[in-house]
Amino acid sequence: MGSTSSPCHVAVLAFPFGTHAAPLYSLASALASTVDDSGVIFSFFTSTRSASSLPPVPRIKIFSVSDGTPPGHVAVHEPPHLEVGRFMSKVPTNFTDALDASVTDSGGIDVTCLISDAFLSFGGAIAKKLNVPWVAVWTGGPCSLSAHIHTDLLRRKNLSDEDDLGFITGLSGLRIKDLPDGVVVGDLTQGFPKLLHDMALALPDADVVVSNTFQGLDPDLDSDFGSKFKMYYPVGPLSLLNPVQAVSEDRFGCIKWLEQQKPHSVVYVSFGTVVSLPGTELAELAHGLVSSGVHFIWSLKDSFREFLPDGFLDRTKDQGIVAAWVPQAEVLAHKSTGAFVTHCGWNSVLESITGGVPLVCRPVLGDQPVNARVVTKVWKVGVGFEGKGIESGELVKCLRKVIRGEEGEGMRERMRRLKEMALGAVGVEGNSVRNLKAVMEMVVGKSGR
Ligand code: U2F
Repeated sequence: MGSTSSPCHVAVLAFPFGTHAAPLYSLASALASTVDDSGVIFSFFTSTRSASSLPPVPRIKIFSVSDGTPPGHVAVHEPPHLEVGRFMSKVPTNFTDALDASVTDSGGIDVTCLISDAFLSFGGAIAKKLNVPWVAVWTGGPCSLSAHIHTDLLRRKNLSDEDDLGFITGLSGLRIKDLPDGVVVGDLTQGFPKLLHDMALALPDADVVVSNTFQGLDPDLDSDFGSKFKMYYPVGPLSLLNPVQAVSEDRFGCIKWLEQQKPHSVVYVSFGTVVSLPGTELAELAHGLVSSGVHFIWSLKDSFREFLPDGFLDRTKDQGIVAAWVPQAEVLAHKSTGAFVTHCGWNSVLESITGGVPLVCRPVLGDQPVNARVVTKVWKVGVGFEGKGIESGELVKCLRKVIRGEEGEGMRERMRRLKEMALGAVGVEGNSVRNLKAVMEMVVGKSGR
């Protein structure tokens, strides 16, 4: 992009929990890398805690917003809704104050475009007040976004748990009981259901809706969103589009250990950054791993080690690694990794696709049951547990199926096709790359440059 006269100030508002800020920061970094114009600056707004894991990127300045945590507060095993509630009690003032500070800091360059996590739908009102375009970014999967924007329709119908959602474009194969809380149940006047419903009402007014997926993964939804939003651009997988990657720590030597294992023989286990499984289930998982004999890498926070059966770590010294943090994307991309036991957070699903690894799904909350259903029944690249939780005998069967069985070979083949599509999207002339350029032109163009 060439040099232009009036400076551009792109403000990016992050939802500072779970893995929301990271993909948004990847988007900002990818956008910043498309500009060769020193007249464009990016201000990125998130909490101090979430900012600590973001690497420095040229042209992006990070500003801290309060997440409402009282000084000295130490949260161990705190349910996610408590910290989100504290943060939501501070919005939008925490962001508007920080936006003012960024304008002063830039020497008076007014904000010319506002990009926000779609969860922060008040971003639309701020953008309107500033008379600048609003770009809303959905960091989850397309099916859960569709469920949210159909909340009112779904509530009007009298549906039961097992009913199929085939009457909504692109949701065939999903059932009512897979839907996130807040869609068919939950009080739309408060908490998370309100946040998501406000988002559903606001998104059609966004100038652009961007999402962390790639064209063709859910083709019916590509066209449905194209007709529902003013502009819709899938630009994922964002982690692959981002030219500046955080250095992944490998304190436990996972990659070196994987080098010594046979192709697709290892199971990787992780439940992301938000949810925690009950201790009894973690113990079942541990027993299942031992009985299966399958080599493993398990990402498990130190505070959960107390739930492991006595002697587990000693007994499995030669079978696997239990690590507080794992370079997950690299582990999933390694040829020795053959299965991923996961909660089905959207970033984990995307990383499994780009690694070509079938999933064993144990969803817990939010969009995870929808993602798990799509993985197992629509794309057919994974299996789930029959009951709600993990049971050791069932885990053994799942691992046998995915790692050693014929079924697993079929899943790997289908995964290979999805992986090729994902890599194609972020390659030269790929559709995510083209869409990213369109977003950038819109961001810069509409702001009068
Ligand atoms: C929330 O998701 P989570 O943060 O719980 O889970 P993911 O979306 O799967 O993202 C986890 C990320 O953390 C990384 C991993 C993913 O990028 O590579 N990671 C790692 O590098 N090493 C580790 O040892 C463990 C994790 C929410 F709970 C989900 O329901 C949503 O789908 C998601 C996106 O909106 O946000």
